[in-house]
Amino acid sequence: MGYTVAQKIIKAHLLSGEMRVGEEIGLRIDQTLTQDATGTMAYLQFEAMGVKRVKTELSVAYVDHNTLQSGFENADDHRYLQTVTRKHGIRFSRPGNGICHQVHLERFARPGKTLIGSDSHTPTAGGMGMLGMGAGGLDVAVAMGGGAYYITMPKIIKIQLNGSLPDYVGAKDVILEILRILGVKGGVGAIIEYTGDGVKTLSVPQRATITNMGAELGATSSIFPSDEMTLAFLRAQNRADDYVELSADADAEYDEEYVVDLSKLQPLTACPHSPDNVKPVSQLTGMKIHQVCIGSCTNSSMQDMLTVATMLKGKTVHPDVSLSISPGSKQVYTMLAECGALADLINAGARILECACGPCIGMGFSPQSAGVSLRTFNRNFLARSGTADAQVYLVSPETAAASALTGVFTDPTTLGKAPKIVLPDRFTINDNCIEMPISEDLVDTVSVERGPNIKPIPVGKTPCETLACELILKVGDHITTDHIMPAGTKILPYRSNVPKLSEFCFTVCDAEFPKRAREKGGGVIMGGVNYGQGSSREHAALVPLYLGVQAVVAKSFARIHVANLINFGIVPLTLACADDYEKFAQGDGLRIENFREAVAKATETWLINDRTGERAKVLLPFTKRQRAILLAGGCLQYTKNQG
Ligand code: MIC
Ligand code: SF4
Repeated sequence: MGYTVAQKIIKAHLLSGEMRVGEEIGLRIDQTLTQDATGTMAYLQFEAMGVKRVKTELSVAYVDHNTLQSGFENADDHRYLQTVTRKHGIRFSRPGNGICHQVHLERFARPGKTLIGSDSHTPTAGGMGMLGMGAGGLDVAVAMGGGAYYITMPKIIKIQLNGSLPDYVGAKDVILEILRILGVKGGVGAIIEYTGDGVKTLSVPQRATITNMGAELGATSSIFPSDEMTLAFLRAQNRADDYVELSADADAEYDEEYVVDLSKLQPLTACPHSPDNVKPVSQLTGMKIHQVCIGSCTNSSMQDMLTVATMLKGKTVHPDVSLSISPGSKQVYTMLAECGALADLINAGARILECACGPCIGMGFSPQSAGVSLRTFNRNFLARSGTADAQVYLVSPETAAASALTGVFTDPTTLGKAPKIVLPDRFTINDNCIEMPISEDLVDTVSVERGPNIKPIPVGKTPCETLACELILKVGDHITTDHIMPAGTKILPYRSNVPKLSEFCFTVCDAEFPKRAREKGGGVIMGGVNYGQGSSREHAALVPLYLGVQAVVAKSFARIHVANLINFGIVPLTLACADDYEKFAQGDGLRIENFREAVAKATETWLINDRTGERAKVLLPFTKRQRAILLAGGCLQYTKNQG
């Protein structure tokens, strides 16, 4: 039997386990990336491991999330990142150089290699035929130290793309269509692999838009083959030497298959508050809008920006609309300036923001009260924009630009023939804002600068003999990490200050939660399906740990989050029967006899409701490695114990 692209990369990087779907495998990691909002924790943990220099082929630290410096905190963290990376052999991409996934695609991603990043959208590199996966910061730290990255061997979902996109229909519409079909947990436990004639018609940045939002499917990764288009992109980046051809064998087998005819697609939008709440733009035509934001790691390439600039050229943004544009990288920004497109954007009335995540993570540009905001981003979770009652719709750059001009939801295909976008053969290359680490013999001359915002990381505990505590929070289905540990301008600066961060934990769902958790001395949280979807932020585990959370019970968990819980010694318990969720109410006393033993043996056990006497079977399907981590009180202690 032949192999798919993803299977070939996995096979070439397999360190442990067998490539049988559902089994735990350990992978050798060639490259890592971090961003600033998760990076401080990752490097604090890397330092705690005592490894002197990274052991990967390439590791890069980006500063792109916390760039709004309204106090000393973010600037201090940037300084820490700059000095710690210098010392340990990691490249440092300065603030202003761009969004991690966009810059990585341009300058470092390589077909056939593996990449993990402390950011859930790391699969963006799949647009280049690279196996990119989002991970918690601790897992990235371990990989930087030369350790394996463990995943469950995924099934492979084939998506065959036929035909080519009609005018004004973008790559964003392709992934929105797939989200419509599969939903936000349709990719859980899977790698999404793209094949078919339609692939040839999509450029690397278009492919990267599609693989980027595979994160919203819950997928482990998404990947395209590496072909002529890949070579063209690498050549334009002066990196033709990084090219290798990569395609699936003709007799490769897939676990599920779908066909998407690109030529039949229409502009789509994900309605509030979930990326899979997809409708055709034509159904919303005429609806009044207040804000448009163009950018983010999903849609900030030169191709996207030129499309928008061409559509806005010589026109004026509607007076009732505020339009922000964040180019994805310094390279994109520079080229927009060089070709004059930047002037077209400015002249049309766009508000140009720096090359960073910006509004995507609620770093400024929050919409007005109950405002309708059209964003080319990848997530529209409740309150993520910073305005609790805002209505965020995810759209393509084409729909965003068309609507920014009219002030109402506008289907761009009604505009007639789309202008042809011609990208230059050679991009403007200047890596002057990517700082190289200091050579090994000079390492002792570097001192790592730590600002007062950097507080110690909470340490996990080994599970107690009998779990006996209160159900301190009960939440519903599809709880995102933005619910658990919200972001935004006020909160993000405390990503390296867990005690302060804990004041905001779960406040999107329940303003009293942090206070209650502290008063009760911790307890258990209960959730529904897909608990912890979204971001890779390990703070969604670290902060509950700090607040004394010992276990989370849910109908099912999202991949990265469950790994983060285990890494910090919080025991994830899966309800064997989803209906048993109804047997528990917030405030109930809970008990699991012989809890520690159940963790040690990974045996199913009973969760008892002390108030009603009812019980529910819970599953603990941990691998040998995961059991050892939980018993050690978390991955850091486990790694230290291993020497
Ligand atoms: C996001 O898009 O939610 C983030 C912010 O990039 C996160 C990382 C974080 O929370 O710092 C992600 O996607 O992993
Ligand atoms: Fe940044 Fe938004 Fe991309 Fe997350 S999704 S990395 S916040 S641009």
